[in-house]
Amino acid sequence: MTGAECLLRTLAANGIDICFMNPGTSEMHFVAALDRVPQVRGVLCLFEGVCSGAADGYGRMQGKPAATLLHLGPGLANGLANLHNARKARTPVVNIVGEHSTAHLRYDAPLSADIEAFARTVSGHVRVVKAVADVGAAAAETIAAAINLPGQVATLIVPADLSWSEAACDVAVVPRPAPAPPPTEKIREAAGLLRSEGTALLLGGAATNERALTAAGRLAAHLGVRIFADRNAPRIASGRGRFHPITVPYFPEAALPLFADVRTLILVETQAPVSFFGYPNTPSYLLPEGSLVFVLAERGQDGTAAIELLVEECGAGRAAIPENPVGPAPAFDPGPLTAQAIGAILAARLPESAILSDEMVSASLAVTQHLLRAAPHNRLPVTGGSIGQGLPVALGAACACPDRKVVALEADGSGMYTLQALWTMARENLDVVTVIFANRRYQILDIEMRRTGAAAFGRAVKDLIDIGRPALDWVQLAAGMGVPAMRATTGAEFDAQFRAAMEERGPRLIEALI
Ligand SMILES: Cc1ncc(C[n+]2csc(CCOP(=O)(O)OP(=O)(O)O)c2C)c(N)n1
Repeated sequence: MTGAECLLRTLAANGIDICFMNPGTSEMHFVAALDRVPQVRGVLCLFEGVCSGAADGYGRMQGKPAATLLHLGPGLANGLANLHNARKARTPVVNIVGEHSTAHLRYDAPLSADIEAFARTVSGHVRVVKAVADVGAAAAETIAAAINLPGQVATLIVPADLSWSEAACDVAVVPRPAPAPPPTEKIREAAGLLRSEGTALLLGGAATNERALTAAGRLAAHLGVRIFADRNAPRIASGRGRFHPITVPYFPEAALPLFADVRTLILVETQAPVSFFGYPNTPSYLLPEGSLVFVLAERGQDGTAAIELLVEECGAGRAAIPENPVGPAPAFDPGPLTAQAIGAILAARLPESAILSDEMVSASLAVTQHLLRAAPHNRLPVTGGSIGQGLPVALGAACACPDRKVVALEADGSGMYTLQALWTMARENLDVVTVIFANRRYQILDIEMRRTGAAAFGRAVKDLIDIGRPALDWVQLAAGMGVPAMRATTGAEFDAQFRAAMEERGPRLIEALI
């Protein structure tokens, strides 16, 4: 078999059954091998940022890596921003990049680039295959690196000649590591800290799942301890009946008072909280001076088990988790459409187990508050602040969980970075409903601008954050990529359209003019 087939067979043997790809000439042998290894499904994406974001969404939902296949240095460079988000999410990704054939490299042909340098910025592991006999082992090594806890982007660079040459392939199956809880000593120490005034918990990483939240809720109920969660955790369990920790606010002015009386912060799979950006005269580090940080579980350890053990240690096993908002969502305004109204409608209409890709940017706070009343669901936030991940992550999540409804909640400006994801949703007939929050502005930058104190900004500034000239027509953009779309301008219209979209299957888009 060829080196390319050996690579694909190694992926398949390790349970990697999907590859989000955008190939070129140097990857043609990999493409050719897809017919011989049908266990791996090739999913074509029309921009590499869609491939990388989809692999992130897939990995976050499946807990195992997807592969990507990208074309040389420029293809990888196009995918970097969403690989950055995947890196922050600690999502395992097997990132395969083609390289020129070995003999061709010395000529500095037009597509030659320093692929390794690009790869290192986002990868925890980079391997360049040097000989065809090494392809299988290099692939296995890359998979092992990707699933190394807590998970990372691992890049395999494959020269074209090693793809097309005949390989004696030894397909290796890599053992899957399981996270271990921290030692008993740590649990006891944490329990001791919880007995003193001013101790709080901060959850991140994988410890925002339902089990972890339930255990944390018991600690809150039993000891009155405050529970915080990272706003950029990769996958958050939310909805009715679930315990809702305090999400660390985006702006430091809102976050600092929340931590003001914390003397010790117990960290579970995360780091001490910092603000998103640095501002003049505002601290970036959100904990008060002199406060202590105690790491209960490192990233890659089993933080969920750690909190459950802590519950036992504190005798909180029977505590009922604090009441969350219950009952039906408040009535929404059927008049002019707002983020609040969309939130109320989502809360009433979301089906059980929906997956929400959250790139709502300035609308996120208003909507996520309503989601506490929605049927239990998972929310996938932007982990690394790099916009343009919402639609690709929704695409990947839909491939990972074909039986669950996926809803992409997408700000219009961010949506424009990777809107090609809609085409792949149509082509693969994925059950994704995209809601575009069309405020026709870069609203968050308007808010940030006002925070600088420049209250009366001039025309040049207003113009630069206005994306309504010309107005984007998302109904036509979606229709042009094969996704049926509608526009809603009132609460009543949005409610009718969203309800219909929840009852049907397949990709849909609603442009919500807010
Ligand atoms: C890759 C990348 N480029 C630029 C930015 C800076 N940025 C942050 S938010 C934003 C605009 C957001 O506009 P939109 O998505 O329409 O959301 P809104 O603020 O209107 O809610 C920009 C350009 C970023 N975070 N990431």
